[in-house]
Amino acid sequence: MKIVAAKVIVCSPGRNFVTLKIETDQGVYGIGDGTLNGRELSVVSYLEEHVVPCLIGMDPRRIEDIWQYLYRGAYWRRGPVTMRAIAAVDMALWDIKAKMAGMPLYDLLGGKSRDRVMVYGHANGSDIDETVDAVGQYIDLGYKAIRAQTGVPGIKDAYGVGRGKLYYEPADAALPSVTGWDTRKALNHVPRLFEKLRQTYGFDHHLLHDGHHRYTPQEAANLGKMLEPYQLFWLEDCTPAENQEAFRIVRQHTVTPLAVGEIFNTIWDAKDLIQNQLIDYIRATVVGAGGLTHLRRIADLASLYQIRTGCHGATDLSPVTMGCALHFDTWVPNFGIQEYMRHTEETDAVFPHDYRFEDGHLICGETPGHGVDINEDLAAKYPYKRAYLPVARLQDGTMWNW
Ligand code: GCO
Ligand code: MG
Repeated sequence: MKIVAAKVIVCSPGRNFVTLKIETDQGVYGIGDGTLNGRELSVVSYLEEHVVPCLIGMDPRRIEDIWQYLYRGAYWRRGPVTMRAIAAVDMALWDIKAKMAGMPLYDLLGGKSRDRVMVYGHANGSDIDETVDAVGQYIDLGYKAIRAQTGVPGIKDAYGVGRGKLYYEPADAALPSVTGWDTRKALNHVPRLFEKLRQTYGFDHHLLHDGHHRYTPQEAANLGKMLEPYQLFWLEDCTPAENQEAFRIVRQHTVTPLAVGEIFNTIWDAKDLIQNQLIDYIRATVVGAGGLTHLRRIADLASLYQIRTGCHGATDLSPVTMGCALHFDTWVPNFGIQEYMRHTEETDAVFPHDYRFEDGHLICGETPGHGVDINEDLAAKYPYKRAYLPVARLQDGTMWNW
């Protein structure tokens, strides 16, 4: 069996997506996602110039060998561009293998560990009352777990606050828009949001919060401690994780569960965090961390330390990644939760898929493969549009982490 063609499809049905389609001499094809938000065309070029020429003629059944070829063979290891390109290939190859086996992907991975996958949605508002109402809407929709973010008085466009719609999309400008940040103001405000949420809705639902890399370890520890009475499911990205040791400071001071990893691309980004039990949930996902082949290694290492998965699932991860993630979530023994930000109707139409939402959970389909396809004619109607994530500056103009 041979790979005879591989093409990169770029489309923007509401936001940009980079999709790889690998075709074989047996007529079976596979689909992979390589979207890197705000830097999409770098992956397109990596794939078209440096990966596709090597793939032609290879045996698509040799998923592991092709992964090693692209990882070791490049000499230059790791990084978001490389690992997304590898992920796109890997997803497409698992899709092909599962289609050939006539099995939904979860069966090939080892079979179902659960019937459905708990997801969390994104509730946000410009102030505490609006966020409390938004959480109520998610509860009415059946969600069991909800992430809550709020505008903060005195901070321009605080992280995570959308425009009053269910479809929150941060990459929204042809040049990066400038948002603000002030840690003191956030520390005053965020605990009050969770106090109000627990007063209003009680303790039955899981509540989550994303710090989006804004706090120092000491500030993050302080926030975690202040949030303890509200029993969060997790506090995410409370401090940047390039220095994995930083989490030790947070860990020493708070029992609020910690999640990190949406920007990790290999097991090496998480190794010390996992082995020292400094986190509770690992957020690496299929497109970010080199595909299913590598993500399952991260999950297996995490399972030794009772750390559970919580795959990233923002809108910049295409339905192809969501499909693969749901098969992974359905199989992985140490599953925690899956993030679920809805895609627009246009995106859903370009990527026909068989997963569905029901009662606060996503359920992956039974179609052989990962269950997500691309309608290329429709995709062609939505050409690429440059779109950046915002940047963040402190009140005095200092560049900060968005
Ligand atoms: C999340 C994230 C995202 C990111 C986005 C960047 O937890 O969902 O933090 O919303 O900001 O994926 O591209
Ligand atoms: Mg996040």
